[in-house]
Amino acid sequence: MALAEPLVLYTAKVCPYAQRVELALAETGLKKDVDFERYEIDLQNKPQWYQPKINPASKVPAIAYGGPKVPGDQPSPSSTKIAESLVLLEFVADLFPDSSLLPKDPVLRAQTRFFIDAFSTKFSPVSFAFQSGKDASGDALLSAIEHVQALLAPKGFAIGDGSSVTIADLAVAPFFGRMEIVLKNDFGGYPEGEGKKVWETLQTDSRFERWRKYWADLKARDSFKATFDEAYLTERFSSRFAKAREELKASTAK
Ligand SMILES: N[C@@H](CCC(=O)N[C@@H](CS)C(=O)NCC(=O)O)C(=O)O
Repeated sequence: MALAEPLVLYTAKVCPYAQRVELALAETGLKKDVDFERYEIDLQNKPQWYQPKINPASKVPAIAYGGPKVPGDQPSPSSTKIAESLVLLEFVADLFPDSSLLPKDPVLRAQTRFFIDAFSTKFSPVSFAFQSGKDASGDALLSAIEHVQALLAPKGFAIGDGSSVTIADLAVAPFFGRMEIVLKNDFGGYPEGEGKKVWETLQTDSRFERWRKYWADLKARDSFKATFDEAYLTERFSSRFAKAREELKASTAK
């Protein structure tokens, strides 16, 4: 499959929202540096032109689509700039209507969007609260995963008969990937040992059998392997969460 217009994806390896869009482009079979340009933004030191020329919200991911073929750091005013990961997932699906990333059937389309909405409202806030230590209850996180699990097709991927990957799967995979790193390394603002405990439950409790298989299927995809750098993320999270743990220890020692 080929693109009708030039496309530059502004992204950052660390960012789960950006990985959503990288996954979608990879699933279409487009090749980075051949069919589109992948431009890494250093979030700690963003280029001056990024906010005014690409995304007024100054976040990744963003896409510049159309206009003349220009390097990512010299964006053309005549390309269209589009931001927000969930909008971009649908945009990539719309560029490739035959890819099955967004099913054609109206009911399956609605279910795809509902799944993403449920993940965003039920899983994400609980997961962030747990990782930051604001709500150290692993039970809330496990319940949120059960909630998402209940929406999955009986086998395979999330939607319909589970035979095709859709944007529903691509919206959640980056967050499960980061959750796995955080829990199994016990990175977080919660008391020591809590992350590993939750990970152990997820790995062994029969309640989570369907989720385990689903997550294994997502991780095994070439698109996931090509866009997820476990060693890099482990290193980044290690320093970020060491700080949160120190703050927790300092506050409980008072
Ligand atoms: N709602 C946005 C969230 C994107 C987002 O928060 N991106 C973060 C990185 S993960 C970002 O670019 N933050 C700006 C910064 O760090 O300055 C989306 O879904 O695309």
